[in-house]
Amino acid sequence: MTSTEDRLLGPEQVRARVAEQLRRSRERSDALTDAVDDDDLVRQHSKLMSPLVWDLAHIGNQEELWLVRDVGGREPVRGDIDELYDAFQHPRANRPALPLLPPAEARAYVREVRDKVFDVLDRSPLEGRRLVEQGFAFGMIVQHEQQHDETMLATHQLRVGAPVLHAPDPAPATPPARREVLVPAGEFTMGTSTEPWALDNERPAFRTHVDAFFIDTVPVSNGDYLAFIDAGGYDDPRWWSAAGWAHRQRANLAAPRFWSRDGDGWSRTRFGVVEPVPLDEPVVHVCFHEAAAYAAWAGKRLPTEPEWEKAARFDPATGRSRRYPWGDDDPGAEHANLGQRHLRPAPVGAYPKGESPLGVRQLIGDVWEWVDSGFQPYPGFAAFPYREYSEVFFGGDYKMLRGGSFGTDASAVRGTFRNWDHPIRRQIFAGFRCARDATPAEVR
Ligand code: AVJ
Ligand code: FE
Repeated sequence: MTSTEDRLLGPEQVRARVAEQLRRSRERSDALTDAVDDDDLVRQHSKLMSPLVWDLAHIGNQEELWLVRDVGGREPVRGDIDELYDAFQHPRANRPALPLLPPAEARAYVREVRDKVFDVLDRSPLEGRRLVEQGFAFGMIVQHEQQHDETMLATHQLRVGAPVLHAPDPAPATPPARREVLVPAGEFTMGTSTEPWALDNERPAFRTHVDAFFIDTVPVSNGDYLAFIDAGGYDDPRWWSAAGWAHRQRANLAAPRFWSRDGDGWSRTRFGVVEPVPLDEPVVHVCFHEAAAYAAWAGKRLPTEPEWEKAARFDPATGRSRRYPWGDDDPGAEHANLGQRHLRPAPVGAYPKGESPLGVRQLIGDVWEWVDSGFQPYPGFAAFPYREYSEVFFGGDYKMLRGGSFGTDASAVRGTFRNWDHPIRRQIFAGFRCARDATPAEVR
């Protein structure tokens, strides 16, 4: 068993890891922005999203603020554009009207910032300040870029036009024999105090009790979800919360986003490709309310955030919480569908080597999973290094999402990673799995 202490790296190892991760994230940002022409980069593909060229320069601006100016103590590269790329100054819908850097200037800007960052990485001592211990600030900026890359991938999915992104399909899969497993009652360790690049809302680790419950071994598939549609689930208020039903009526929901009727069946649009809805793939592009309504119709419910994390991390043999469902090793291609290696979730039952000790699959990767918890701080939370990453969102109109999607990079998800969005949002790569209470007879 590897303890987290064994994972602490020396300064040269940290530098090598940071350099590699910076290179990977920039390769992805470049691919997502080079795939389309300039007109496409500056245009708004959806009111929910920024123009791609805003994301690109915002990535560079955050990197400049934290790594060039704060960690490096250097002069600003561009002292005049911070306000344009401050997400709190301008809602996404208004960003196309801003005097943004045009594509060529945005590209030159992020390149200039990056060159300085490599110099800062070489020369800065990675100790003495919490911000730089184990390369934290660099890790935070790598994750920030990868998060915006996933946002840009969602913008690509909303974009209308011929396909411009390409990737091989994942392999076929066989679902496990058991549909659900019992997670025994008891305390487990949630969150982390040791994961070097964990963000503030994942900290600190704490013990929490979870009652016995059942959780599905795989996410809900398109085929499962179709049965809910065919049973009239969208037209039956019994399955919906009051807020969910109001939203279903207002937004006229009748199927997941990007689905359309095709004769007797359904097609979907996926990065510009129109194809029959694949029945064995996890459902994606549903909002929290649709997920909760499906679960109610199925006689189940969504897991809570502690339930999801216990199912993902708790090892009954040792009583400890793992970094990932499969153990403490960083994610590999055999564990999970991450990093946009595929442009779709893998079929339900994929990645048996990624399953948790209790036998739950695909908790990491494929689709973000809606869980029935709001965004609250853990006991002992302290904002770090800035309140605007997490703290200002606590208690807002959000539901949590766990585990990452096929579009999430391995550097930007962990067993402890917490994501959130409004419960009506469908542009993210989100699906869900079901849970249910265990009856006294079932826990024996
Ligand atoms: C944690 C994914 C909700 O994209 O709004 C990016 C991450 N914060 N820039 C988001 C983030 C600042 C955030 N999420
Ligand atoms: Fe950001």
